[in-house]
Amino acid sequence: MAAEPSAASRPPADSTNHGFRVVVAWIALSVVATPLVAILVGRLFPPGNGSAQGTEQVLDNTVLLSVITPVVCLLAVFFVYGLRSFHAAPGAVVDGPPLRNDSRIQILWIVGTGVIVLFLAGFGTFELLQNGAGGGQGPNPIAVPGGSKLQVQVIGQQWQFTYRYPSLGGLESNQLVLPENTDVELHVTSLDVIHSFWAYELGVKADANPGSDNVAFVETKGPETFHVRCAELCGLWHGYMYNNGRVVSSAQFQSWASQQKKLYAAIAPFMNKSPADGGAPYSKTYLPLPSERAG
Ligand SMILES: [Cu+2]
Repeated sequence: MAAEPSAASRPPADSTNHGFRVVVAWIALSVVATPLVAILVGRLFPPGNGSAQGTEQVLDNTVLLSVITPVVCLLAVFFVYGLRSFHAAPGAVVDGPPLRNDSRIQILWIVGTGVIVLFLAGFGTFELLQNGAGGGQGPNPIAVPGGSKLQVQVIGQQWQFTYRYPSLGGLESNQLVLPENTDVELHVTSLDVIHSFWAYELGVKADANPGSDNVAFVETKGPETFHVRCAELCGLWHGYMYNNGRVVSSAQFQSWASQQKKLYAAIAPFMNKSPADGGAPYSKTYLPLPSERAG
């Protein structure tokens, strides 16, 4: 048990209101730092403004950053203030006064963190319900955007993605082409192992699992080229699973669709379409054939 410090070595009674000073410095720093950080750093957040969901993700990250900044400011102020005002005198080997508890700080801490967490949960739920999510919500999404949507099935397999357009007669393509300013409903699945469909600039990232129909939503904006990658290590040529997709004008989309339909009609009879042939007929989900499982 440590011996009580003698009266001579005990620090002198301090009448300075340290708490008030820390709070004033914290508020001053937070008022300056929070808008600066939100404006300067917020615009750098991924994935950018390539879709309504991408813009929402940037907003969500900016709100998170704005909430976190005052917390970091408090830690920084307290750290600097503590180092400056509470350090031991040179040469003195004295324990600081024991701090057992402080009910005011405990209550403030619990209320403060509780308010932050509840606010973020409420804000996140509100945002999710606005436009749905670019992240997969499973086969029965909770948040479904209203209005008509273009359905596209995304099928992962070792080692490429195939896109099926049910509204274009089940057209299949290895290119993801979407019309601008359109709500798109992506049904992400896999023929073999677990992949992850990641259309970066669109703010879409959804697991592609065999036997599962993973639904994700995206509302496109203007014409752009976006990157598509597999984001789940899926075998030897996982790194080969990248491609570019395009958002194009409605006229260009129609022209692309009719061109692809002609191409598809020419090759469809030669494509394996039965599981017995190693192919897969249209289905919402697939299970890997035992003979074709990863290995
Ligand atoms: Cu992969």
